[in-house]
Amino acid sequence: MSMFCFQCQEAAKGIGCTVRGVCGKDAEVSNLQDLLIYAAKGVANIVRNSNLDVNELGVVNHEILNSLFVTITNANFDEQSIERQIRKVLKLRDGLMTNVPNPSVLHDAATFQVMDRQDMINKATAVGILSTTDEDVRSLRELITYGLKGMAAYAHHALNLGEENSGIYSFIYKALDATLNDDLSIDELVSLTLETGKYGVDVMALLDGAHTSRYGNPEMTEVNIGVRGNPAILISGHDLTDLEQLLEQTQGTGVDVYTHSEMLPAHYYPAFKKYEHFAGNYGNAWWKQVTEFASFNGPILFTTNCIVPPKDEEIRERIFTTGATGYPGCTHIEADENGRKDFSAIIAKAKSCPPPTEIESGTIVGGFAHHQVFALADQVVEAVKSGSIKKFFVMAGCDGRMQSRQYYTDFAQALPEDNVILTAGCAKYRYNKLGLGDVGGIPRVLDAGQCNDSYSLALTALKLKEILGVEDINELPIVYNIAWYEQKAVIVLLALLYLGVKNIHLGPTLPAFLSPNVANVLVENFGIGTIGSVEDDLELFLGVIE
Ligand code: SF4
Ligand code: SF3
Repeated sequence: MSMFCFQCQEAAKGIGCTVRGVCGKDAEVSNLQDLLIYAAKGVANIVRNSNLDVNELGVVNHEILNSLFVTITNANFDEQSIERQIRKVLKLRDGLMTNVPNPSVLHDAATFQVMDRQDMINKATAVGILSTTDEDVRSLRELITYGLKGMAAYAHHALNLGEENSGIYSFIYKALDATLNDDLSIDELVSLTLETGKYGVDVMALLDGAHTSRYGNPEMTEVNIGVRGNPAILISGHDLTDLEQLLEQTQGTGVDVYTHSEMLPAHYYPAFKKYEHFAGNYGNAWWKQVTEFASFNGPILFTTNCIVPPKDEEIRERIFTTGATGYPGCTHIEADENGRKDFSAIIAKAKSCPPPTEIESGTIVGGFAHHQVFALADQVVEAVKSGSIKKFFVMAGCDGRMQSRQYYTDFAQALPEDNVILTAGCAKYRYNKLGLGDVGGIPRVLDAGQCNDSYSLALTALKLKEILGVEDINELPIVYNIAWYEQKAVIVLLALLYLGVKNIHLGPTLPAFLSPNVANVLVENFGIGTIGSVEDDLELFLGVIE
């Protein structure tokens, strides 16, 4: 076995990738990512053992976020950039040593040294996921670590907008350090898992506040999915500050900007509507980029996951990465010390490319984050009370390329017309173009935004609880039928569990990193289940359909 990774829904055979990732990650990258996580845990071990004040750790905090983010599925395939990040973290880690009163108590993660790449790979193999031999401990450690990766990604976006929360940093150090501790019991690890969910809620709230205070509250918006005749740049991922800078720099250049996949919800923010050249959304969820980038014709900027390894050299030359993302052979754009990025190379590239080829036309509607939904609250509650809306189906999360995800399209299509879908994340592309109509003026697919905007869906549930006067969030007419793929969905799931949501259905398969016993804990305490056939699930959620 040359690597082991089971962090995403596509883990080979539902067990784990051992030779090369289904995502395209090779063994070298996978091992280096394992070592980067181990080094981050070493930093946490020092911070915790020396009682360091996180408020004084500035750059260390930021690089821990960055390190966790870099290892998210489909974010960074560039072994050199991961090696550089390992060296950066080890330097910061060693710099903290002067604060350690008694270095002999530290874990190996806090003290190991590596000289060259081979050393790194050797070390990674010794400390990777399978080095924890008890499968339940391993399962909980990884569940917590993956939750932290999602948390770090969201915290990083908030940081780019100038927002930080020291409680989140403290928790990340506490939890990373705990995954090194062989003395913790299963019960202690389970409670740490739930605590991870608490900070999941906090980080999504932080990011929501950062987004809405800078860009305004998302509002109901029609987004064009066709094309104009100008050369253009496609921007993908989740980082709105990158989009803002790109829109600023492309203004007046004759180059249009289109969103792809998780960047679609940017159109819902008032602040971006002023840009005439912000032309629309091109294409669908991340995994369709293989064909959609070919027909887009112009350059593509990745601000975060999900990258599909570009096989075609012509397309690789059109792909630019920034932030935590990276791909060998693609140009990476770094921020300066003030967070400014120079996108002139992308703009120049766009000018030399033909305009996008149209693959769709018309519009789609979104923008139903908490502020917009609260504005419609009277209408929504009236529809629930009169029975014209029977149930809400939270179908948030990720999309992916597995054939089994056709379930979500079929499910949305088969859902009787008096039911409404609440969505967020790239899962929406499975049903946001089906023309499912509306119930009394309320669209049947209410898109809150990116996966982090699942926070809005939780706020919507809490608001309904308040207005309908029910005691328990689980008494609401809301069904959770969530699709997951990568680690941001893990933190969203843990956040929902922390908020007390029960009976979540998670598909298309349960995570490979859940051991049978850990899966049982989730089933027994939270009623977590997976999906069945569309017919069986509709009957389960709604009773027999006539
Ligand atoms: Fe496999 Fe997913 Fe890990 Fe990629 S991220 S190596 S597909 S488990
Ligand atoms: Fe999608 Fe990668 Fe998860 Fe933010 S873009 S949801 S999969």
